[in-house]
Amino acid sequence: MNIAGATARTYTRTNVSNSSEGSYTCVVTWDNGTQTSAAGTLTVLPVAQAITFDAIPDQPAGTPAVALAATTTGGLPVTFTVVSGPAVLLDDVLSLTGIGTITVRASQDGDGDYQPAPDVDRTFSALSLTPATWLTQTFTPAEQANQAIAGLLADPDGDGVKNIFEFAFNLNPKTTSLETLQPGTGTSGLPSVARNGGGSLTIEFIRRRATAAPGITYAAEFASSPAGPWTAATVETATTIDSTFERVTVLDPAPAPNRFTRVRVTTAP
Ligand SMILES: [Ca+2]
Repeated sequence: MNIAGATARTYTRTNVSNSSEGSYTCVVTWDNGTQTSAAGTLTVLPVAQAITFDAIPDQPAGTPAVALAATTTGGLPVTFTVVSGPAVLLDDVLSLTGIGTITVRASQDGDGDYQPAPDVDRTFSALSLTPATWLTQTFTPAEQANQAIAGLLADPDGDGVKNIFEFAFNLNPKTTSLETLQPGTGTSGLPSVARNGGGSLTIEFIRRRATAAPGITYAAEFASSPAGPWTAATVETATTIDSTFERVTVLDPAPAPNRFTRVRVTTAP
């Protein structure tokens, strides 16, 4: 066929659309002579496109969700998927459901005019709640300036439970709260002590999970006298409550008629 306008040594076709996609066999002829060319192939392909998807910063503890946004050079809509990690997507909003590393993928499948874009993955962390972060979330800036209120060893509600223990056992440092953990079902409270069927002391307590890297460590300890010496017990049963907390029961390794137990909470880097 004759290509309209193809009368010079070079030919540029503008406004190529998806209807132009495909391969064409082209033969160059010269009206004023007898020469013709061998057949060549002109191939029209969809345009390549690329995704712009900015890096996502690590999210501080307590961040509920992250709105996602990305564009392509083709101007087509980008779709997102969660590749891995504790997050759920709904309408381009990523809800953070736990603590850990999250990878999100941006994709664009192309259309008649554009090729599929290479996927772009972004990885970030949903950070754990450290005691310091918890203090800033729990107390006002004015309160934070007062160590008698917002210090880790302060007890602003006067219930005898210092802030570090309120944090450790999922209590409210602004509300007098001396309840003990409900064995087997509770999600907050001071450690609960009992004797099992064999007469051995057990202690059950709420613990921030190691995967949550909370900046504190817990040790269940036992002694024959309140004066000690205290011995840490390591055989435990832990039941996951959610992404942040677990319920832990530890059995006295050296049962005797008179025994004492406690949970030592230590701040850790
Ligand atoms: Ca308190």
